[in-house]
Amino acid sequence: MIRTFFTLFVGLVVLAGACQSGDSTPPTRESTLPTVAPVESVPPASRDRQAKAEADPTPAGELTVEVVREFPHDPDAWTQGYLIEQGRLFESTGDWEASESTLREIDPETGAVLRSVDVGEPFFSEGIELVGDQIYMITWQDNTAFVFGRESFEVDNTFSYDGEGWGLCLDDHGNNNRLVMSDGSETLTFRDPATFEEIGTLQLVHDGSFRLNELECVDGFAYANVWTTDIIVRIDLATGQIASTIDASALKIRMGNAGNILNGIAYDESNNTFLLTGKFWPSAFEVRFVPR
Ligand SMILES: [Ca+2]
Repeated sequence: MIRTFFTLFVGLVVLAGACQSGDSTPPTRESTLPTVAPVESVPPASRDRQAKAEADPTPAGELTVEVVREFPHDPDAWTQGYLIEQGRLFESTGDWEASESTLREIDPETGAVLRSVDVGEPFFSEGIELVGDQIYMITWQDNTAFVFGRESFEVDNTFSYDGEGWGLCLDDHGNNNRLVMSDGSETLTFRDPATFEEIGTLQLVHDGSFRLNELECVDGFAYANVWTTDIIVRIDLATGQIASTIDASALKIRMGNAGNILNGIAYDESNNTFLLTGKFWPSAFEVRFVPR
């Protein structure tokens, strides 16, 4: 019934022609005189920012993955978008088949699909991101972004855009409040979450060719799966420079012949770890990014 209602809604849309750095200087040892306890002099908000800055989850340079745990993942899920917020894991899957493009909530411990809504033909679902209490979902070549209620899993709104949609994340670092969207090229597009209008672009600074796919925004950087590789790049959203390159091939090796390509990045702020998986992978992994 939900799928039927959703398909009807989508049909109507088509018919309508739519389609941190609290830089509290640590106490120095320049003097042997007793000092006032510095932590008490830092306002609470600054302490929060300092704690977050110190919790920067990823060093610069050439990195690999350190597996914290492995847990089940639906081997029929062609993973497109992946996000975790306050212990709740959400995933989007994509394909042209009516039942293959979905938005789902996943138990982050067992990997069980807690609920799922079909997006339906002709839409090929791609990346997702949480904006407030809504989940934005872009589509591959359908020029349509859906806005789902996080709790209802029903479509509250839609936006139209030009070009392809691959990955999506929200950059709220500093004073930023902008969606970051990939389209399979080396150019990222910034969009206003309120209107989905383009407000800027960023060109990856890189020798060679990368096709940027699923995204995750953390502290002014975008982590991006590189299509057809086991590589994740960490992109400075202020400059377009690649700050870190993460070789996650160890995970694909653990999958053996099961599954397809690495895709899906979710930053778990509560644990300062990342959840990674892949298309049709029978497992997902909680990892840290560590020097090679
Ligand atoms: Ca993500």
